[in-house]
Amino acid sequence: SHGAPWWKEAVVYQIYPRSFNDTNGDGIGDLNGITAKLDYLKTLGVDTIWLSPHFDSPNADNGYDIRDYRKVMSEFGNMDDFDRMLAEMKRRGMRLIIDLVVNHSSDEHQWFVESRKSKDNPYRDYYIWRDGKNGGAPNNYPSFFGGSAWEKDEATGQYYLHYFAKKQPDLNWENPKVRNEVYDVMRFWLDKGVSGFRMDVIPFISKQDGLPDLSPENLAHPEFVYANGPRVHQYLQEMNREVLSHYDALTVGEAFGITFEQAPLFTDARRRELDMIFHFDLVRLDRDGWRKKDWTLPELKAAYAQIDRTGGSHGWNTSFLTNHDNPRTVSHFGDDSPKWRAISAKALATMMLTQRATPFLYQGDELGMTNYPFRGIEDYDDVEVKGQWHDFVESGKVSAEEYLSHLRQTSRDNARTPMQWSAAANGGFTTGKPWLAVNPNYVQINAASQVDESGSIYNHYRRLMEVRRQTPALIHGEFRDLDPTNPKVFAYTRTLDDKRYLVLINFTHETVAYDLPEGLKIATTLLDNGAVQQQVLPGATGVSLQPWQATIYEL
Ligand code: ISL
Ligand code: CA
Repeated sequence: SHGAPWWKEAVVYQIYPRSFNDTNGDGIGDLNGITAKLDYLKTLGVDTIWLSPHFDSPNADNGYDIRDYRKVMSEFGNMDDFDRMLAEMKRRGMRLIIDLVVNHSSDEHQWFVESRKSKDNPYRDYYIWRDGKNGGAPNNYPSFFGGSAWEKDEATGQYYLHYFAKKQPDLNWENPKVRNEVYDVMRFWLDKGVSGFRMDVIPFISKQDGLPDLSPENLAHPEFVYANGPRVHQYLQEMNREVLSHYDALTVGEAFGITFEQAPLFTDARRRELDMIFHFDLVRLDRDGWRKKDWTLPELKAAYAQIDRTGGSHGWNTSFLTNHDNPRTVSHFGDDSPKWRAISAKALATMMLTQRATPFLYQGDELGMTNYPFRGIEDYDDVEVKGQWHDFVESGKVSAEEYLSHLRQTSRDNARTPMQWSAAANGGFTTGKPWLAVNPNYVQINAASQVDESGSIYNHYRRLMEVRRQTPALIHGEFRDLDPTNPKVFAYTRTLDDKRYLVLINFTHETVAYDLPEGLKIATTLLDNGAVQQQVLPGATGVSLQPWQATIYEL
């Protein structure tokens, strides 16, 4: 419709395969487990799936460390399972996008195994090797997972660069051979029938000329330097020319380190780079690294408005409230206490599915899954946590108690606990021992109890997607925040041609009287999240909003 590319009208669902559905009892989700749940996803109403890495990997970072880009991770199955999964998606009219992790590979990738052997190995320049300086690393770059971003390698005495774990050496994109290898990998999967890529930390691929030290200010947030290499746009335009322009694919870049001002450089369609990016400003609104800070509704609204502006008339955006790197949506922006969990989860779903952007849902959010009740450090699995524990707690900089109190709310593991399918043991995720503990609240919060219950969170998501599909203004319409400084209510309109919709969301536990700005009148209610006690009458110019009420009106 409207001649728009399919990916503007898509609703994407992210699967973290390790935690989705285990079919062989080894405690690890697998591709057959995804295939078995496609009807569940189809009924929910998503049409595109983003699969977190499914490639052969030693799992130093749960698949974000790839050993072989053309092979399926053995724990997840094999290529036949992949082909069957993809065919079953297509049969249901669904598309698949996969995770392209090419800023770095695994240190067990054949390229790196060769590269580290000697300075004159033909693969040496596939990675970034430097001599040490003054008996230490070549520069002061920190790794996101703790310590230096440089690791000294015994075979040659040189250091290699790794922005993430030392088992994730950064590829050298300056080398045209590396770029061509990546393009070949992309063609391999596109030719199989995948419909695009989510690109992991893609702004980091071009490194600073001469690799100078970071300034003291930049040391705390190295992503803003790592994301600003001199040739990132040249590489992305080349990738587009060489590969993407030959396919009808969706590309979404994980824009870690990219500011609002820079965003259009990646997403302005006239530049032929990416279709959209994930901004960090909203999901990291209340964060400083592992530290949790307070947030206010006007700040959240400002982030939405700024994201919308970066789309401009030549770009497009994503709408998402979590992923496998962030806490659970309802625990983060809503209220996960028993009284408010369902209604606030539905309010947030309403917000996220009525933006001028492609929505990306994360597995389990459609059930209102919550953060995990972590106790000690031994409850965590994440490689990032291990590095931070070493750098902050073991070093004596921060007490274990202080670190853990923040981590409970900010840990990536919150989103990685297994899907809660039913009230059966382990939430029906596995018949074996789950690789990461299932949230004990699976007894109350699970798919089986929600799919057939019309008032459930799951069914609210389903209705929202239905309404979105039938209402072009909710996809393409202009976005206007009516009341950016209101600390309790998010009120915005979506307008396309002569159609105008109003979304009102009450972010508090109180009833709030909300008067519409001069001249606006409600015509009908399109959808609400179940909080209303009385329908508003046509012609109303104000609404008494119930706690966590979220309603879409036609004006
Ligand atoms: O913010 C972060 C760093 O402190 C992390 O949550 C995360 O590493 C960052 O957002 C980049 O994420 C992506 O690349 C990582 C991988 O661990 C993440 O899972 C992935 O989404 C390295 O591949
Ligand atoms: Ca399994």
